[in-house]
Amino acid sequence: MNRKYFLGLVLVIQGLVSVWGLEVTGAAGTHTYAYIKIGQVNPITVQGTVTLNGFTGDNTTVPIFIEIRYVDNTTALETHTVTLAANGGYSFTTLLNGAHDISAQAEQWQWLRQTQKNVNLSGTTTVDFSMFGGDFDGDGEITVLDLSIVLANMDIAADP
Ligand SMILES: [Ca+2]
Repeated sequence: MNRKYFLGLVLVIQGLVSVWGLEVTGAAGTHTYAYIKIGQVNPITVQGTVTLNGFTGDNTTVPIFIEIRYVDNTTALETHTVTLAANGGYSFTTLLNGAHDISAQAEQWQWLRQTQKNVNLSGTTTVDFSMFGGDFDGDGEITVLDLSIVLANMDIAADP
């Protein structure tokens, strides 16, 4: 009676996928063959710009949190914190590919999170965001309640 065994190991280190395997068939100790397969998974570069509408300050001081999710799913597969260039540009790399939703959120809560749906991650992928500000109570929408906060704090200046 022949028995068949397989031992396998898959390593993914910085985009290099390495599959190591040993298959043993027949009597104990008889090696039919052994193999090593090494393949390359190319990282995807995601780049674009984040526009913080109404913001006239220094973009480089506003960290942006990026989430990559399965389409129509709110669970993050990957998160990246990116620093914007002065013109709002950003980039990062990922090993994920194919259709995903990509969400961006400014560190400051007054800008509403924006999600680009069904983005095809392939090669160099451009994803732009244009965020609207004014959610001063942080509830995820801009309403008259946010305006009431602004009115209550009218004519107050920052301390030096
Ligand atoms: Ca609000």
